[in-house]
Amino acid sequence: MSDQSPSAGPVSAALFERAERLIPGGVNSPVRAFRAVGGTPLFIARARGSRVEDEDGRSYLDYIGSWGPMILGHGHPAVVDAIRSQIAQGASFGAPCRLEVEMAEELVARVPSLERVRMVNSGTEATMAAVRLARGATGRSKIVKFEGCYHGHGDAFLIKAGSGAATFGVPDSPGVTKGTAHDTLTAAFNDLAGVALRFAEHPRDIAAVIVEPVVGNMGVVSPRPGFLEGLRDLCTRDGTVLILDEVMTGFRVARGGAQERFGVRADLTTLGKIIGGGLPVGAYGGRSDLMAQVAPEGPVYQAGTLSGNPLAMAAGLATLRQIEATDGFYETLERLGSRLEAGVAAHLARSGYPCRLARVGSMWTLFFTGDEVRDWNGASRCDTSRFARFFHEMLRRGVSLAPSQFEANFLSIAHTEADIDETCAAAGDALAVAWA
Ligand code: HOZ
Repeated sequence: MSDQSPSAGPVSAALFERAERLIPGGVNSPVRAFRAVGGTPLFIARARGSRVEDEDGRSYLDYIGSWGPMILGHGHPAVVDAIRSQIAQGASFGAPCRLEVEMAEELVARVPSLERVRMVNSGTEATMAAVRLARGATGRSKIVKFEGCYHGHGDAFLIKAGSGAATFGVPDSPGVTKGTAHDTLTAAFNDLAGVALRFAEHPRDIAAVIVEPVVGNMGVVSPRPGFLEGLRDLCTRDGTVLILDEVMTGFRVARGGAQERFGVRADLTTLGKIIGGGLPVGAYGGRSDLMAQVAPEGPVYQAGTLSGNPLAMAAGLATLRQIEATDGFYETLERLGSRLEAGVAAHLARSGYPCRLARVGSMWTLFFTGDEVRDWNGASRCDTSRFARFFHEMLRRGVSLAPSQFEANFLSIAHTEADIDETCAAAGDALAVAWA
């Protein structure tokens, strides 16, 4: 497909050639490689506000937002200052520091189900640790995950996984042992009856149900009314730990994350992205009795050299506090999101192209299907070739989207109404070319 790609300029192309020699696929994370859309990825040199600039000096309106963390936009002064002043004090101590206590206090104050919390270094670490804790606390081995949901690259989650795993045809990755796969049960997102069946088949043997309360990793898919509440009931009845993976939705879809927006209480919650303000971070937390099982207080082992890293804590705290200090922060994001949705919908209504913009707050995906997407089965019916054409046409018009149909795009508070209008105009033109 690379012949259709106008994407990368000569400098990015040359860097990619060098990268491919030394780094698998030329990237340090598969979804960056453009394989789902063809062509050569852009190498980003710098970013500010709602825009990124590549190594060829081309500027783009950015909807990747580092895959979610950059809710304030790039280079927000509060975050830059916080990192700058912390680095003068030290980058890493391998010992407790004040900022991790402050971070724990900020997180617990925002998410009602979070009674205690442990910091880690990535969303993957958070989900792996949460599942280990659920298993340790219940003495059970199986987990339920949903087709097309992605919880990082831990072995237990690479079963019918979304994001890059689905895109590149490895939803069940080689290297995951049969034993691990055997302990991961799957169900369709939004299908409560399917989950109830898993409980009926494996009574009192399911340690945890893990779910993205709003899926971002098969494109944006909302929970249908009653789905999350139904999961809560099933878990409560069977003594199973409900893990809400809020790595993407935490502090994005509401101040208290998806659990606040949809009124559901997790036993354990996993976090990442926004709480690091663009630096590597993750966290898991929840019920006090469960968290008391974590070492050194309890027997469930989990550790990390850089966990609670002061730079990441400083950037994350600055981000959370800036959100708090901004009047109507989530209302502004909602307004920008609905402006985008209305602008794209107007083009679709005029043209009749079978596409649907799915959106929850500041997370959105333009699905290339006329049907509402409720699960992976629906997402997988999208016209991915036409999406690829659309993606490159957007890039040509200076708009950088997530390079796969099965990902979320992210708005930040730095996006302006003019940015949104520019994006909608570009989308109108790009859709027309995609269907020409
Ligand atoms: N969860 C993100 C993608 N859906 C992470 C980005 C990555 O995998 O590189």
